[in-house]
Amino acid sequence: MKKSQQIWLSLGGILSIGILVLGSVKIAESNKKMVFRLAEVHDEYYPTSMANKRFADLVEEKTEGRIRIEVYTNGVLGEETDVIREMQEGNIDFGRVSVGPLAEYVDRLYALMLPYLYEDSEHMWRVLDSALGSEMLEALDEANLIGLAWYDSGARSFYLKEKIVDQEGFNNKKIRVQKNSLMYALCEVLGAKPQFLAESVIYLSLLEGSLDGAENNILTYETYKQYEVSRYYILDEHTRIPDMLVASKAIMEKFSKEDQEIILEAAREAGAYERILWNEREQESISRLKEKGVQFVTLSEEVKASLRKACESLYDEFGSKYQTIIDQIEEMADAID
Ligand code: BDP
Repeated sequence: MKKSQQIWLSLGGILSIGILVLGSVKIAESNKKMVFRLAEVHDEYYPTSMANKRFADLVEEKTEGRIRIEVYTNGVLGEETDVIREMQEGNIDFGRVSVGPLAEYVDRLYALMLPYLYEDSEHMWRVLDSALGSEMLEALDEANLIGLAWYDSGARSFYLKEKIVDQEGFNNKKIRVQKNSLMYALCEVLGAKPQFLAESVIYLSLLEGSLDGAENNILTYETYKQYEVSRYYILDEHTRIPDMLVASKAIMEKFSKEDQEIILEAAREAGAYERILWNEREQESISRLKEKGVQFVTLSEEVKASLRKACESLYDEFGSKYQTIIDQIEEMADAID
């Protein structure tokens, strides 16, 4: 073999090794890009977390492993408000968040969480399953987010270290609320002193006494063991604030139409699964809490009516722009199943 031939051969070898190396870097990169993160504040056994896992599994299965979603529980990716912002920026891909903090970015969502709006869970689900519910998911677009599916989050009630039986009982009580101005105003109209605090610090604040109470559904109350430091769960059911599975719009737009459809379908299936889990868990949780000595306080019809009355002004303050939506929701109360 001539020297020049030898040189060309070795050059060719170097080139093909180079192409191979480059090629594998590209594949590795594209594989890496197909792993996405989903943020969740609750622990892995909470119904929303289990549904997130179902969502991730379904997406992986339906895309034959092309799209993998890793679920990060226990708030390791941040508090909900931070997660919402990170999704807007495209830094976090998916998140399960409450409509409460979301409404601060998409204010028509206030119309879904007004106090004493729904007669019961069926009423709320009739709304969320209707065309109005889909419009509300789509409304997230204005905040650079995509609403994928609704999750149940039950009814929210107050719980306190001391027993209260009427509106006077709320006077000057320091109550934790989620980052949402409607919830803040709600506590104020009842005479309480609302505090914006992250879920994760409620236990300690109740223990230390810098808080007198908080408000949430039964499962959150139990999961975070807040019943140990606030023994009275007042069954006032002042609101129902659904949870939502959300995607970053910037990320969703990078998927093909087919993959977007797969993601939406998987989210809907996960939502249906969560709803079943929620119902089962709520009942189990109430029995366990009763065994642990939690006192469930039922309010008289008179007191309930006075609380409702006190909250009426919130409809003007937070709902006046969306009166037609509120009317639609109220009309759905009487629908026959
Ligand atoms: C729970 C919601 C969770 C909220 C929490 C809260 O599932 O998303 O962060 O309430 O009040 O019910 O902060």
